[in-house]
Amino acid sequence: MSGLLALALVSRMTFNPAIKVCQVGYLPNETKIGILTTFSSGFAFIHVAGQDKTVMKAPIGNSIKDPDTGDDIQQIDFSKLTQPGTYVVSIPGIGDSAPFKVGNDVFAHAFRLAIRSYYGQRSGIDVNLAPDFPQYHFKAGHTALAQYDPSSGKTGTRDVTGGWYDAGDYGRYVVNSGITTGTLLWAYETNAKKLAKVKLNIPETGKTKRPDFLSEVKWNLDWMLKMQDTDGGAWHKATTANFSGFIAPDQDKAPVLVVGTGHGEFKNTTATADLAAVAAIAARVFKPYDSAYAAKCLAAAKKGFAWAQAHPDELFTRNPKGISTGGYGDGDARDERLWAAAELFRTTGAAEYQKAFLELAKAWPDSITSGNPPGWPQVRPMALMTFAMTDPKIADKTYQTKVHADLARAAKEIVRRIKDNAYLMPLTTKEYYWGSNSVVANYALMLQVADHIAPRPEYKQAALDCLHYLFGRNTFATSFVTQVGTQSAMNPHHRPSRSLGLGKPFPGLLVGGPNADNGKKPPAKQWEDNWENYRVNEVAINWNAPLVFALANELP
Ligand code: 9MR
Repeated sequence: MSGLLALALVSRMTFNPAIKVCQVGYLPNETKIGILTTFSSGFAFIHVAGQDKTVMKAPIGNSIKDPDTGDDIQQIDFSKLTQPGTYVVSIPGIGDSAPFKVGNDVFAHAFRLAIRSYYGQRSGIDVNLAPDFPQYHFKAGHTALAQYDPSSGKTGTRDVTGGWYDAGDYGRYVVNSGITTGTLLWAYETNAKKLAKVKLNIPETGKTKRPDFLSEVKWNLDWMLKMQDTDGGAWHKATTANFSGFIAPDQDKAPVLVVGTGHGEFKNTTATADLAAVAAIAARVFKPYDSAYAAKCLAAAKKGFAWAQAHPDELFTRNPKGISTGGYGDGDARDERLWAAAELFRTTGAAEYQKAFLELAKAWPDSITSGNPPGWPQVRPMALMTFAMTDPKIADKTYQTKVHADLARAAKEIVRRIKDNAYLMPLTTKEYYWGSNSVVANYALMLQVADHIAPRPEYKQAALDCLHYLFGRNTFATSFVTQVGTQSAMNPHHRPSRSLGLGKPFPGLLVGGPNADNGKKPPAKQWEDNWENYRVNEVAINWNAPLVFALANELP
């Protein structure tokens, strides 16, 4: 046995998953909790990783039942550990936790991997994740002109190359691109000073003055704009007729089709309004770097919104004949129109958009609530949060005050849920559905937006607790983000990873997580690290986006 292998085995043996910690780390001044699922009493000892040196003693708390996992847990509070370093929680007779860091920049590496994962999802261009991950590469896929599917209302071909692959499949869907790209642009906008200088080693690096983060986003934005017809409407998706096998992108030779609703206007309201919302954000965010591009985005946004208002109920609810790729069907386009109106108002300050926003908002008795996080079928929280972040000098004072109050109430309720949950995470029992990990990340986003508007330390702590759950402080003692943490999801449902077959998957991808739609209990246990189980272990661009947002907010 080689020395290295022996060392790897020893460190593996000494990591006992009964002690769950955030495998990325903790900020120096935050509340630091570890979770024990094998009963013990007395004290845990914090050691410097790799040494037997005890730096502090932490009491092991009382046993609590966690109904959503069925686990009996004990919390270990080591908040007093503030000195930067790498540590383990060690309990006599039980063993050590996975190592974790304490420091101001503990999230920087995870942030890089999470945003750079979008480069690894690029369609239509050669991808190579060097210098840090040179083994991860593939040749440009889906480079040919697409064919108009009969459901698009047109014949012939169209250039819809580019953009990001949605998930573990090679489809590209405007609706899901919408919330993804919008969330990433918000991440930039709320952290511009920090993100402007971040280098991502992508093809654009060093070739433009535009920050790398925005170059990555532009790759998908350009694709979204290609999905917009001259009348302003957008088609639903660009996919092959069926999902491909587990092959590399360039091996998928089936024709890409421009797919529409197959009826009425063929373009649809949800896709169009989402595109309009995103293009409106882009018009603000790109302006300092590229005013011509910002103007192009604004024109697309205005045209898209006008189309959506003129065609409020052109709905894509199910796949047209002959198509079996992802649906992203939605029978209600009011929230997408609300979002587009809100972003256009925030960007332009023009009264007509605020009027449309306030008019559309009347459809719901409530505004932001603690039980309604953003998601691809439900972008009303995006609309309301962007209105909350709109310059108070231009926004309707009465409604903005109400939204601020509702957001604060929602944030306090989310904080309360996290404090009451044994694993310090925000999900209610009902929220273990497809992509539940992204729901956790979206709660972090809500807390951080609330914190931007009216800062409170408990919002920030609660958002950090969401990240700690995703990075291993969970019943599986596993980080749900690939290649982040000592023990992370290894087998995502992800075609590029499977086709390369390196053993380890592409880095920085958040897997879907527990999904109790199978009707089994306990809900929080319904996850497995199995690439065939796409219901729990796929990755998706809309799931990574709130993770990027949350991490961006925690960078020093
Ligand atoms: O994220 C989507 C989830 O909300 C739906 O319940 C599920 C079934 O329709 O589809 C998920 O989206 C998938 C998409 O349809 C195709 N690409 C992979 C996506 C993630 O699993």
